[in-house]
Amino acid sequence: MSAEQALSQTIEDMVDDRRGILAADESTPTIKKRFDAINLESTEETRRAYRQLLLTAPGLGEYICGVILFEETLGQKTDDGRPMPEVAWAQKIVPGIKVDKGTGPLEGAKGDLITFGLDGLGDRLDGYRTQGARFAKWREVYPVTQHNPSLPGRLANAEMLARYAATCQAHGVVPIVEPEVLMDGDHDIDRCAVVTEHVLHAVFHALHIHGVVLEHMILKPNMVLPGKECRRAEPEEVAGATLKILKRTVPAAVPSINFLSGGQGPEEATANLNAINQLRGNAPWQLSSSFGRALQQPVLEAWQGKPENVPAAQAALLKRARLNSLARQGAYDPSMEN
Ligand code: 5MM
Repeated sequence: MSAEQALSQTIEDMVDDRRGILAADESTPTIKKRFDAINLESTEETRRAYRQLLLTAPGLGEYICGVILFEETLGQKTDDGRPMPEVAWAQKIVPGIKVDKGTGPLEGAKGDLITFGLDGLGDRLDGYRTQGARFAKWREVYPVTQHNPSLPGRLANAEMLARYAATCQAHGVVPIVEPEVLMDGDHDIDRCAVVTEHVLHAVFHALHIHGVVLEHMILKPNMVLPGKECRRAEPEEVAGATLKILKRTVPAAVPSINFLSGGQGPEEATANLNAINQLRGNAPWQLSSSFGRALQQPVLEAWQGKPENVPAAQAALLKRARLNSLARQGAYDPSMEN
């Protein structure tokens, strides 16, 4: 199969009008934080047990089309000796891999961050492909202040996303392009809208310059929201602001937009996704999810690291995945939570 055929096939297997992506690619420090919250030690074995719980949830493939894995998980096996990517695909969930190496300060642009990991990416992608990964994910992170993200910050971050995406496509791997405008801070929803518009313009300009085929990528943006220390916005307000910015910046050739949850609570993220789909009008893309915390928080709480809690934890995952599937069809109602 040529790289182009592989890209088309992966998009076909991942984009439909019902399902979303499960982001389970927490790096070792992040999963440690999640496990600390349930008083569980983070070891290779507890991480394996947890990711096995997620991928073997019966019927998950009804609601989830793809799973983003961390490098360690890609090489791990379930209790019965099957590689994790194979277990995901047995449910028609396409396995993918986070390929960035985290963020650090962007020198010369005070307050902005930049993501590392481009060196040797092509070779790494070839290795990940042989392990079963068919798509990749790279996240650039944009803290919001009165002065950030700066113009050099936006340009540098966009350049990284574009070079990553072009490399992925050359190696037959669908890139998920994730520019995340953070919710941290007391900025209002209008400030988030302005920043998100600037960020997405820069990203799509860079993707064009680097020859990225828009039909063969997925965008994973933030919703347009007020900062965490600002007043809460109703789902209709979030949906209106988010759709306005996306329609101004994202070409119709992009097949699917899968939002990150970014620190929203599980029910809040579902309600916002639902409102976005109810108000979508003539939006040309699929509008779905790629939630991490908003899908997994109830799962971790139910699991507590105990084997006897696995069925309850899987039920919690299936519940959220099902409700998000309804939300991405605009058919969710908060009364369904009970
Ligand atoms: C699941 O978390 C992902 C990995 O984060 P770290 O590299 O910081 O460990 C993260 O990239 C995630 O995929 C996105 O931020 C979306 O997750 P949320 O929780 O915001 O929906």
